[in-house]
Amino acid sequence: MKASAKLTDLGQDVVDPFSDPSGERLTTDHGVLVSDTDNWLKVQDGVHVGPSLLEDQIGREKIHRFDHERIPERVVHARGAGAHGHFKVHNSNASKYTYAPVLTDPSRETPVFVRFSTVQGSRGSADTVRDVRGFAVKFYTNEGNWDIVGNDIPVFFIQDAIKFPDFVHAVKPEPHNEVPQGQSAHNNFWDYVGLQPESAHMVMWVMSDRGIPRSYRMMQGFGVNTYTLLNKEGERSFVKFHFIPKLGVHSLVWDEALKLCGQDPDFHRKDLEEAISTGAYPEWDFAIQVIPEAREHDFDFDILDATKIWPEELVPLEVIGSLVLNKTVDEYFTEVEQVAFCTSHVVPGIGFSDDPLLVGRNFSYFDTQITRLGINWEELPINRPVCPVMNFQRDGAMRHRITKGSINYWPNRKGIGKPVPASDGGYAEFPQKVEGIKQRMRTEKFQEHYNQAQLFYHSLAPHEQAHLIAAISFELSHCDDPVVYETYSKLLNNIDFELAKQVAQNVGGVLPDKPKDIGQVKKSNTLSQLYFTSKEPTIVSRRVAILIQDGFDAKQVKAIRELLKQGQATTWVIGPRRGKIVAEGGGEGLGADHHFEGQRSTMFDAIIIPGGAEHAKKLAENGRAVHWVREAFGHCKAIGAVGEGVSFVREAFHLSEVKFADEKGGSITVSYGVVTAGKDSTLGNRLELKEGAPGFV
Ligand code: HDE
Repeated sequence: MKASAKLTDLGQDVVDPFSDPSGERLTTDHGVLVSDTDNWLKVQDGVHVGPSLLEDQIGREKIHRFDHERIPERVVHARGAGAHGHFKVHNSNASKYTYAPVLTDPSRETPVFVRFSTVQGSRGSADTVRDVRGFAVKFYTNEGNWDIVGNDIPVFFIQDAIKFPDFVHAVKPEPHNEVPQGQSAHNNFWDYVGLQPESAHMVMWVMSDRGIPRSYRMMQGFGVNTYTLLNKEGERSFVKFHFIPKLGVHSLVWDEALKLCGQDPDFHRKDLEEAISTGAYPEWDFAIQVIPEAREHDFDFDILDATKIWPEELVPLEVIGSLVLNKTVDEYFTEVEQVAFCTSHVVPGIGFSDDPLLVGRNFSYFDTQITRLGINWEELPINRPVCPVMNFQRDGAMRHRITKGSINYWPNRKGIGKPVPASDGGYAEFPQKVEGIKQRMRTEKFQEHYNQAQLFYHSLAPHEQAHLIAAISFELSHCDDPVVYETYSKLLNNIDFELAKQVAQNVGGVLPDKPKDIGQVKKSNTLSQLYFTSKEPTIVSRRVAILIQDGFDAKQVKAIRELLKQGQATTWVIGPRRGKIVAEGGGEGLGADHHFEGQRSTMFDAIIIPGGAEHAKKLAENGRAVHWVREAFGHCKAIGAVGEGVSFVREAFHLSEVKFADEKGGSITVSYGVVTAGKDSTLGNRLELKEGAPGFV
């Protein structure tokens, strides 16, 4: 493959030239045409079934292959979804920090593969559980593969990699009964984090709305660990990597997330696929935060401590590029399951720091791939670099590459496989001076655990704080050992008195008697999700359900769909049955995409009820239809109603006393996210369902 391979080349590369997926003729794995794949070879006389014969190599092969289809799932992040795309920098601003072309050459388009994941649950668990989300990006650069193995939360639970097995054991299902699945709501997790105050900051993030994202496309991505950049002058800087979604940062509400776990456990996986297939390509800005080496110790936290952010007020983001996902996978197993990331995989110009979490990760990822995929995992199509690979690493189970020639060592008389000096592109480590006493300890700044937990909590909007309190209360309510919920509710008083008090009241914990002195309350602008949602409201790729019954106003539905299409939202008609629904006055009807029982309001971002007297009456008589709008309202979704649809909505909420709209005058009224438009006006003038319209954010 060419060194400058693009996404399409990569796609072609994964196709095995000998396999013909669209071929019509069935063969065995050794290529022999198969005449019967449904009947095991048996001894029989046409009347009685006789013994099946072991000699049937076609039957045996089919079962053998099936028996070995599973590989070990990832020990964490087992549940995931992935897509292909590309990465581009928009300027060469980063060249003052690094000479890595992937970060400095705007003429390049680097193919990427991204895998999103949850952490706790197994491969078959639900997407919308409360959890951290993995955000792992493989950049297929011309200088080799570079992996950012990040999360949607910028900090981590622990400071030192040696704690990781304990942490993961504590959060995973408990060992005696393997309960619960995909949840941290259990004794062992809260026991561990209660005895482990360095987790407090991360716990705040996971219990906030960040723990239940609306979509993978609407989350931030963070490299979390501190890496380094090296420039041509040989100067080193510390760096953190950020991805910021163009669609803003959005979450589900907890009740919605819980229901989706049952109603559509693949919600996020399907969302990613749907967005890419409909052309709404997920996109993120790519930014770096950089601290020059000389400023390493200028902060009151250690910049190598992964339980701390670098507040943007202190270290601003520099946006230098963007990441776009524009191709769904062709086969889940060979791409999403077999993709394997390593934090240790960086390219020249990018390096590591002494972040003690990162150093352990650099060992762990390569090691785990050996168990999961075998030592030759980097030869798998999805993991292969797009630049030439040449070295004397050889053999091992499932080696694919056939290397010609008699030389498999260095130095050799022919000069094959010569190491390349840094001046010619070889990887160069920064010549770092290291001194100290070999000992097991952490420095003083690593001992402070609450300042940034407070910063985060106090930076949230009141409704976000309320959600966080509800989330911790939910989780601690699932812990039945009083030691666990008492310890944690006590710990919370180190962060905020009201938080601790309310959680303790909810879960029967220990009520703090007085606020702990936490000094001056600090806030950072960029931690609340509102910072991202208010910037550029958009309805692009949002799912809107249009509820209809027989007798609906077909003209209105057509106009509504047209407007929403202009805003690049997707519409789904939901009716009493899938198939034709009769229009008002017997006019031409419309095929409903789903019936009321087939989908739920949780799967949509907004609901619209058009006019039509008969339709509105029938909707009001249908308990499930009423539930649709009530539930959507409860989940703070935008609800639009037109003409007689307004009376249905009013009835559904028993809101006769509320002045919804000037129904005759033709104005639009927005009331708690419900948008109504009167009967007599023309839709085009009044129902401004365009991008940025109120209630459709
Ligand atoms: Fe991971 N982590 N991790 N992790 N992690 C794995 O590697 C590990 C950590 C993250 O989509 C494993 O291939 C250690 C932080 C993601 O394939 C394993 C430590 C962050 C993924 C592993 C951490 C992550 C993994 C399991 C503490 C955010 C999924 C399967 C020192 C920056 C990647 C695998 C994918 C997966 C080890 C902490 C993110 C066992 C030892 C911090 C997104 O190697």
